[in-house]
Amino acid sequence: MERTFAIIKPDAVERGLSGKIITKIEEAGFAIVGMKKIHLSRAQAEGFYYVHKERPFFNDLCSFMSRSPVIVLCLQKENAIADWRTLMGATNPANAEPGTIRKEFAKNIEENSSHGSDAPETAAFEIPYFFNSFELVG
Ligand code: YYY
Ligand code: MG
Repeated sequence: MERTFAIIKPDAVERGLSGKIITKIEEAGFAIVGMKKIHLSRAQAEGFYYVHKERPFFNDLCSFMSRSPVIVLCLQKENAIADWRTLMGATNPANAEPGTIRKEFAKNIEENSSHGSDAPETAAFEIPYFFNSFELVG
């Protein structure tokens, strides 16, 4: 069993899409082992996305991620990291496959409704950035 880290981003929470996205997660066979709603500070968003700090989109991305609440999740299944990336779809919704979260819900490449860890090392940083061991069950 593998664990990955997911975020339902501000654009999706604002539009009342959390339930639809959580349904997709459960129907795809993920176990939700951690979930909570939080409002990231700007500094917390910057810390989470520090790998992108030199990128031109970094400031706008951190403003977006801290403008309103998000839902953070720890998801578990076999091949969870790759399978969650597949269910999310491409970063740019214009390139996302039909049926993916980003194709169905994302507004644009920045406000793209969801986040997923891209590798085991990334998940190993991202999960404990948001959850302590008591908050992960199952
Ligand atoms: O992992 P993923 O979210 O699919 O994309 P990343 O390349 O890690 O970029 C993180 C985040 O940054 C992306 O979800 C939206 C935003 N972003 C952007 O606003 N403009 C870009 N050209 C690339 C990424
Ligand atoms: Mg990424």
